[in-house]
Amino acid sequence: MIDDLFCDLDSKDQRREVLTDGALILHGFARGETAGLLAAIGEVIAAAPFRRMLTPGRLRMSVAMSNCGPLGWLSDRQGYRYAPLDPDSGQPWPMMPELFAQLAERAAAAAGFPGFAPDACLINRYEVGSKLSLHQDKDETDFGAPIVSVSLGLPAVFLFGGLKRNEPTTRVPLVHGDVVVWGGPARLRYHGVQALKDGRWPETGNCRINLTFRKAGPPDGR
Ligand code: MD3
Ligand code: FE
Repeated sequence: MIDDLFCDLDSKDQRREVLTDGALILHGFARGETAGLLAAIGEVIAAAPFRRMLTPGRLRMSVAMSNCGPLGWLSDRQGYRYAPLDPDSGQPWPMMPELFAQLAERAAAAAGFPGFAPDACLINRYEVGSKLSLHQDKDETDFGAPIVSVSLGLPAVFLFGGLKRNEPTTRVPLVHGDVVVWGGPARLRYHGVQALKDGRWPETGNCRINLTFRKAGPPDGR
């Protein structure tokens, strides 16, 4: 009886929730890796500090970003793109930690996308009030690969829309340890993040950190 109760809690923590065709939440999938993930993020950020990038329209984003892996996502006056060098240091982005790549591969496989080999990991840091407006992720070359997202720290409300900007959106709460896999017909859906609410999450310094793993470059990596 007690065993059943604990089994129940366990299965709830590892709940799989289908958002729509191609989009799956793996609740709590990364929770057991918290310490390792935060330590690895700290190492990446020491080499490539968080920065608030400029949009092509010259507005400063409220979300602070960095990257690791062969390619990193950038925004500046010239536009959005992936590039192998950190423009702030002139150096390659830090290597993608083995733990990151393995977690992303395992999550993608659990969602039905075996063999996911990300070449870019965008690291987003949200402080109180930071938000991400509704957008599509379409700077990658291959939309056949999924995107894997890992949420750490303070909870956030994720907005999930359709294939056109004007379609209605659904609100999806994401908490520490949740992993979402977006592939197939969900890959080009509009999405965003509502302004982060104040809260206490000492492990992440009262912010939310989101990792998004992408296959950004060409399939052969050239
Ligand atoms: C749905 N990041 O970095 S991750 C982004 O929480 C971004 O920081 C958000 O959107 C964040 O571009 C959301 C979830 C996500 C990522 C990619 C998607 C949802 C997606 C691609 C297609 C549809
Ligand atoms: Fe996005």
